[in-house]
Amino acid sequence: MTKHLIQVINPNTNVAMTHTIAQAARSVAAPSSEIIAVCPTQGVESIEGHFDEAIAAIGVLEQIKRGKEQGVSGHVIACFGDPGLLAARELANGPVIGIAEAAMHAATMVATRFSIVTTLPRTVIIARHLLRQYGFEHHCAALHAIDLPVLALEDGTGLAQMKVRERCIQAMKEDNSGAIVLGCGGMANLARELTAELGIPVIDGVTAAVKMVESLIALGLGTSKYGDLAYPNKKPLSGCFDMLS
Ligand code: 2AL
Repeated sequence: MTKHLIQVINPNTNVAMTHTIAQAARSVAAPSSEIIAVCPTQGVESIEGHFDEAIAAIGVLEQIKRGKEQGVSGHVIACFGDPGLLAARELANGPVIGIAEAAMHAATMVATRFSIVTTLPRTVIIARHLLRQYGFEHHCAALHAIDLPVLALEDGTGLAQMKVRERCIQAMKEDNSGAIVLGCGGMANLARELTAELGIPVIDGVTAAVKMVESLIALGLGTSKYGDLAYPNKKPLSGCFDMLS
């Protein structure tokens, strides 16, 4: 069987989180898919604001270029801010899906309204921007923060995971939402158990994006190279950006 390589990019440089994301991606991947999980060689350890996202986007582009050279069929950007998504689509020929858009799309297909549970309050604002950009504002009942930084999910204490669980339960009751979207790549391993416990769909974008990329590949659909997502216009890239040329 020829395997399709699917590149799952953790845009932050944290190796433990890349492992969590890789495990979640492999848990749903089809036998015909091989997951290549990577993170940038340089960048930020966690992405919690616009500054972090700008740096992470460069790392995403570096990995998209590498993935293309390896012959991957599709890419997932596994950070809830979807950093560098449209730029990545310009570089790629296969499909590129961000985990925020994947989770939001999935949520609208299984519930009328959803709530988002993310990490820090400032990432709530970023998620709200994405809802507006993707046209899902009217589907989102409310956004919640566990008020812990992203890397608390990897500190081994289980505190962040406990707070995610509590917030999901609270969101379900307070917002009367039919589904919950988990707002961080580091929460990817929590969705299945929470779905069973809460009795409503709790959606992780990593697993959703892997299945969506697989579907697009199976349909023979790649990123359009007509219009704004055409390959970037050729021009010299100076300094450290030479790696992208
Ligand atoms: C994220 C995420 O998914 N990974 C990361 O480093 N920051 N976003 C978030 N809202 O917590």
